[in-house]
Amino acid sequence: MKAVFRRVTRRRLLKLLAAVGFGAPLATHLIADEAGANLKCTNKATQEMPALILDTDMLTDCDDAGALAMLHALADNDEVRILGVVVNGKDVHGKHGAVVSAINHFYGRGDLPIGVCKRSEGASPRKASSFSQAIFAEFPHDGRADEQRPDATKVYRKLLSRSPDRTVTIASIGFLTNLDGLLRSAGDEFDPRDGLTLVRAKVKLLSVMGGRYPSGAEHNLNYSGAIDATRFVCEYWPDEIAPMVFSGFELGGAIITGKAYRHAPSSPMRRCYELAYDSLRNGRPSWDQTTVLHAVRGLQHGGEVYWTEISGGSNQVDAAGGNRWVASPMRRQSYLRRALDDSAMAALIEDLMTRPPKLRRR
Ligand SMILES: [Ca+2]
Repeated sequence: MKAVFRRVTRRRLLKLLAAVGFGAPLATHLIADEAGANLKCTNKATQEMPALILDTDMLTDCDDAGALAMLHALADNDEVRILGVVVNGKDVHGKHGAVVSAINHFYGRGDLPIGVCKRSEGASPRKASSFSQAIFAEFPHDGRADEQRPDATKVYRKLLSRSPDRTVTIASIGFLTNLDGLLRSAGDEFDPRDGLTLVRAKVKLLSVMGGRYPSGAEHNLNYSGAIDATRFVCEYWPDEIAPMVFSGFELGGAIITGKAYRHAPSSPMRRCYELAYDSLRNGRPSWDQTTVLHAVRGLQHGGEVYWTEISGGSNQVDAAGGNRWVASPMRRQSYLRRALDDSAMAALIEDLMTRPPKLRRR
């Protein structure tokens, strides 16, 4: 009875706020909120295996490679089904999509769809990948340069249109430019619905590596060329239906992994750690792995609590890309706080990152 009362009261409050002239962004949230009023961002232990799209920059840092490796290990463990990978940012070498392909091939999933950012110059960060040329030359992949790959927005729309309603999890471990493109997209050959409507129908969770909490500044959100996309996605993502969970710089920064690749056989990931920031010797923070692990396992797994969640608010992003957490009963964004000891989390992540591919063990 109390729950019913809360829902009714909330709806009336939302309608009242809409009636007194809140703008289109909030009205959008209000309308969608009624449909999603009973949704909760919950422990994955009670949910079905997620179907996941990874959105990675795979540019200068090797944690993207470690995160994709970990995702494959979780898929080998039947904890997640990988739908595809979209690559954000632009690699001046035009080969960072091939790094994704090489890692997918390593794990026996070379047929996964890969889309790359096709935004115009200035509408996306552009960098030189630390490792894309070496990986392209040294490891098996599909042979494509970025210019030969499909648009990430199209890949997103195709994968979403073919998925059952409210089943797709997105893990974003780079810039929010592809998600910006998805939200702004128009109906196409895959689905007549616009991007926002499609997201509302299909996505159940967006887990994002970005920002610092409760406030600060971080590369994924504030890098030149990414800020407009950051602000749009944080403002317009329909979190009332698909909760948006942030893993901040402070979480992954204290979880050092990668040195275990020194004792592992040759692989694209090992080479990435060798070439980026001398990480084979020093290890590297696990910013991106924390987000992927949350996207797949949620707040806890096997009786072990990884994180707690600060919810009931949203991430406000200023014109310089700095972020600040603002509590609000109207929004369903949240950010994670550490619950598990950093060294225990590092051991857990590194174990997953370095597991041999399941297909090759057979
Ligand atoms: Ca990244």
